[in-house]
Amino acid sequence: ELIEKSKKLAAFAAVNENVSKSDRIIGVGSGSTVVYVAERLGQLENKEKFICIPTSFQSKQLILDNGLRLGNVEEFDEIDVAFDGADEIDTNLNLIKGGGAALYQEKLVASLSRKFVVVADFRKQSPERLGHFWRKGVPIEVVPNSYVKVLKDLFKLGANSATLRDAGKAKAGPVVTDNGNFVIDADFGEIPLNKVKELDEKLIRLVGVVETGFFVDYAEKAYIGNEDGSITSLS
Ligand code: DER
Repeated sequence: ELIEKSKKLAAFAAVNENVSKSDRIIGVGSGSTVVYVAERLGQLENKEKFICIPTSFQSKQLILDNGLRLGNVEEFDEIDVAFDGADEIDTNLNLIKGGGAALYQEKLVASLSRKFVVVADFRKQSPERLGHFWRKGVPIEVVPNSYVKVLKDLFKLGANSATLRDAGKAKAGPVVTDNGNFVIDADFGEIPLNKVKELDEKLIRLVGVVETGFFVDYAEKAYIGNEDGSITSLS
């Protein structure tokens, strides 16, 4: 339906416009929008030359399912271009990620990428008028045995709420990321966009925090599929 269509439009446009003849090492993100990125990459006539770096087990499956060559992040100190989704994209191209509990590996790949391109449907763009992220929560990946301490730290830092992400029906107990970590969802209310970096730096310094879902100054471009079938491209 509309949302899926807009994801596909954004993903295909992003791949068509950002994979150049010389690009070989390609980062593949996680989530439901990058499904279409992998599909498009698999359709390109020179797909054999690509080595695709995954950001999760799901991402690995996308690479293999589309007949693309799987590479390891340990093999490359630079990725030509990476594509990933986001939970929210603000007017400065800062992101909230982590909805899929893959944020550490996603950030690792993004940090190695010369070009980081975000693809999303229309639900993900922060309304310009707000001046803060529309979503009030940020996912934080933590070392499992630190979660009680980090929860307390987050409340001391002013969080309105902080909860360990539960796996629900998928398994008894908390969500465990593909890197063996837990995820805490912390709500700091309306953070003005010019305060996100400051908060992120405090969060990242907490002992036990692996990475946060704030991707500040990572994305170079974003492709957002709109309800009317048009595409908004931000850079
Ligand atoms: O976990 C993440 O950051 C993913 O990129 C994810 O949140 C994007 O979600 P979607 O593409 O399924 O909307």
